[in-house]
Amino acid sequence: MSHRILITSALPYVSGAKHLGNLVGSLLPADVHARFHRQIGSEVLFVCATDEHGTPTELAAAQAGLAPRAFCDGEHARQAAIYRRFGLSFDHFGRSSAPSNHALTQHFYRRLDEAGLIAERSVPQIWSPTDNRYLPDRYVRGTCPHCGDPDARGDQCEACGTLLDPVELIAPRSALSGDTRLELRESRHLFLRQSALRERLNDWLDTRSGWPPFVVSLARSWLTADLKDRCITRDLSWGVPVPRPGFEGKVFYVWFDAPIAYIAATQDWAADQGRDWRDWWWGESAGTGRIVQFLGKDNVPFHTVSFPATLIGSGEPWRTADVIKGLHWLTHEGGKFSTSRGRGLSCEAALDALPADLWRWWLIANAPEGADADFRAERFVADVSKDLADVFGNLVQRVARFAATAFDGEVPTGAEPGPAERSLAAEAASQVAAIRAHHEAREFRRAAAETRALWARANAYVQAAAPWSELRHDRARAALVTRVALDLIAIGATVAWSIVPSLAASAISAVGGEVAGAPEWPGDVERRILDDRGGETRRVGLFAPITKVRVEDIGAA
Ligand code: B3M
Ligand code: ZN
Repeated sequence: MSHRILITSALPYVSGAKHLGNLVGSLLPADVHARFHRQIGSEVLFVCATDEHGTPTELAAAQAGLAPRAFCDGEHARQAAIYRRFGLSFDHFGRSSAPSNHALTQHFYRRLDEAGLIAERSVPQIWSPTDNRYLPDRYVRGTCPHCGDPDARGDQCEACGTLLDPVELIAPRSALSGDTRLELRESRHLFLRQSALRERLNDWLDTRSGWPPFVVSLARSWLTADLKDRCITRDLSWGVPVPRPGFEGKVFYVWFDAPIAYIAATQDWAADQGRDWRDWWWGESAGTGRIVQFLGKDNVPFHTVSFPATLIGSGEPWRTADVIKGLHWLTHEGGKFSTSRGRGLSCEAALDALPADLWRWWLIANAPEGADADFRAERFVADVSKDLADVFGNLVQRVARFAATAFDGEVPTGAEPGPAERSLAAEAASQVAAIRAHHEAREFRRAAAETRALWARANAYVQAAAPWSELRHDRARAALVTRVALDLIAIGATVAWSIVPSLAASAISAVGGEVAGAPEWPGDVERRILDDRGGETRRVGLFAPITKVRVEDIGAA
């Protein structure tokens, strides 16, 4: 069904290298969904932003010798460039540090406070006299009381996996300065009383549908009697200031303001376009519009508990997500992607090695939807060579070249379709319908698998009908087969456009079509294959072969 749809992708942290796991965990599937919806005529708004606040950003900026704002300016631009190269079609790629997000975050805080959903409590915090600041848990290091590892973090020992409290560490020190004169000080903080909203959140969840089952179970597992209130402020200077007496010098917790940036990004886009952001986020104004959010499984609690708690708790008619499409993780050769430890390709290295569409295809065809998926260089090479070079690329190239030489690039009306064309047309129609249904259901692996099957079906038809051997004794039949093949390629490319936009566009233009913006989803596929539009000729162009990929090409993997 086409309609107004707001699509969001989890907001990538502004600092740190981005790898293929980040891409497939939310950005890429969100992009494919946005593109698909544009093809079926939905009114799409696709927003994202960099997630800029918090301690890691503050520290990364300090390490780079920059003020946080200047550091974020550079990192935001760098990430925007990567995503552009990957073909991510954001309508707006904003920043959580935007003034609109500061204003909205403070607005939500005030509403929640008025509703009695904010509690002020004292929290013991580690203070470092040398650093002259409170240290977040993971910036306290020391010896693990469980396994004796000398470099355990205050939140968790990475050696034995035990979750820790910084006060449990033996001989604690600051990870920043090595300061060992750490003190425990009481600091005042604000808590969002999620526990008071538990019933309403569960009721809200009851009204949602179309979510991956694991996301619903994760959400339910949080919304139990154990649901804790969440501390939404931090002793930091980089972030959204807390507008409350006694909270000077504190900011909101990054996870409080980051999801609000989805709304802020919509507001900024709407202001640019002369539109009203309420048409996406506000009660009746949003009508039958839908909000679909894409995110990795570690982000599920923030999107199914804290963010809806903020929206619902405000007492205002904010729209909440209709669907949360959570994804599992992509692992790299059996382990965790970690660009800092040199495990797995960074987005930049991937783009330098190969065209974006090769990555897009493989990542979507292997999206970690039902479970984690594993990236292996050998498999990647084998899969893209087979699907894109051997099946799709070869088909387009062979047919376009044949049409160019046999018919001078202008394929005339041919013979009447026979039984081979009729069964082909019926099958292709049902395959296209299946691909559409998978995209509508956000089942990306299935959509890619069915797309591949459609290409294979087209290939088999051309192989069996062999227009090149018909040419001499039955030119009309050769013309028919060529014309059908060209139409089939156009259809096969159009339905693949959301996944491989550049490749699809060049295939469509090679078979005489034009692509400006999103190519419309193919209508009556059966008729399009069977009906020869009398006397019409197709002007065919060239299609550059897709070179086979070798493992050496992605050596860095
Ligand atoms: N930046 C975490 C992540 O990149 C976080 C997402 C925010 S979504 C509002 O996984
Ligand atoms: Zn340990």
